[in-house]
Amino acid sequence: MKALLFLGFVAVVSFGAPGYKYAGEKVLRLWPENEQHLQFIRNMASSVKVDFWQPDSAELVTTNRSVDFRVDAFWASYIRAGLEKIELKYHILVENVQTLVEKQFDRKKISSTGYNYEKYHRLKEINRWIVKITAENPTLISRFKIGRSYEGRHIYLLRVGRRTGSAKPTILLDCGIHAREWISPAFCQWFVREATRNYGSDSTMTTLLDKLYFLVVPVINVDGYAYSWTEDRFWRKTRSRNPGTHCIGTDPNRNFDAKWCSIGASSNPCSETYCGPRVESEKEVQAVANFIRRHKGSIKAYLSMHSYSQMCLFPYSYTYDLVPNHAELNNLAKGAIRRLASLYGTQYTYGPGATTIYPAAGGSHDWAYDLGIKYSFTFELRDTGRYGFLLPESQIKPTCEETMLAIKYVADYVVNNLY
Ligand code: 9B3
Ligand code: ZN
Ligand code: ZN
Repeated sequence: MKALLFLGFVAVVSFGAPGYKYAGEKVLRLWPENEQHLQFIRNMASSVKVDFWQPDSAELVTTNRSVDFRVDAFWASYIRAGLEKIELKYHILVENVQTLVEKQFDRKKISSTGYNYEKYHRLKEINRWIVKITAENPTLISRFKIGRSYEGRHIYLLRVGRRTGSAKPTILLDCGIHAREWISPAFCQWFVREATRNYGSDSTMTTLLDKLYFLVVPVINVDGYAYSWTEDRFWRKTRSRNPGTHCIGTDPNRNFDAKWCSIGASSNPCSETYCGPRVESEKEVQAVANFIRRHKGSIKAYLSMHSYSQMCLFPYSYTYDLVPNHAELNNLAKGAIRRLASLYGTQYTYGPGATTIYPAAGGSHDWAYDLGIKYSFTFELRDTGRYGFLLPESQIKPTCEETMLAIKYVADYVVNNLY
């Protein structure tokens, strides 16, 4: 009994880590329509502590698309006065960020029935899950370490599929490039569980696991993810130190060797879309890129999971040029999002990254594509901004279920169109 009480105490203390730091903070959505509006947003970004959610940094703001950002109560009222003066349309997406944050850190997770896939998990829990699910499915899952992070944490990869002893076509699925996009690692875990549970019963999944391997990286940006649990729920980048500044981290999705730092990325280490000091400067990016280079002969598709916006994106992001198999990727994306919508009606948009979300260089799907992986996609999962990165745990299940349909659709296409 004493031990239980003690454990309870430890849990409260350690999970209470985010404290009250988001009290009164709001998320605003703006609809900039002209150059004056854009100028206002840029000024605000440079003079006030605002956290851009969508797009992910002030540099990416344009007209014809909304801007979501988080700001404290004091600055929110100040900004709102300014917005009204210049007639920039806005509304409040989240009245009090603290309330939503607390729901996600609320721990009643200790479950006797095993792992709870409908909760968000700390990195330590995910790593324990990685060991456990591998041990429980020795014929279907193998665990690999593909590298270490800046702070020395292991980055794990699960190979899921019936072991044949010889090479099989492979689909790489990665999650958690960006720390605050918590639904992404939750999806990778859901995917592995569904794969093992449905092997032998669901005919599509059985065929897929017989014919190919899925390589699943549940969390790439392990340092950032851990940090988002202990210090800053809205951390996006890695945790590497930048000489000459107190600003920490590089955007791993601007650090790949794909027209690096030429567009939609920043060379300012304080930016959320900092491209880093050089190509593949981040150990986490090196780990994934080296792994993919070593296995590029068998990797037929690359799928990267992010949030939020509900989009299915494909190359290019670094240029408006269309890829050679644009029509094929466009049809595949269209089919995938139609399947996804068939379950709960969730609407996705789709298309090349540059026109569908924003032009940006150094991203992983462009790099993988140029390496020769011609089925290369980024998914931006739920929602469209009602909760943004703070997607409630009650939405993990529907989000993962519908996303499974899209991923299975793409995988099915890939096994039938091997190259
Ligand atoms: C951006 C790029 Cl550069 C890419 N290749 N694929 C996806 C995106 C969108 C994500 C990002 O990194 O900004 C959304 Se969080
Ligand atoms: Zn992301
Ligand atoms: Zn995103």
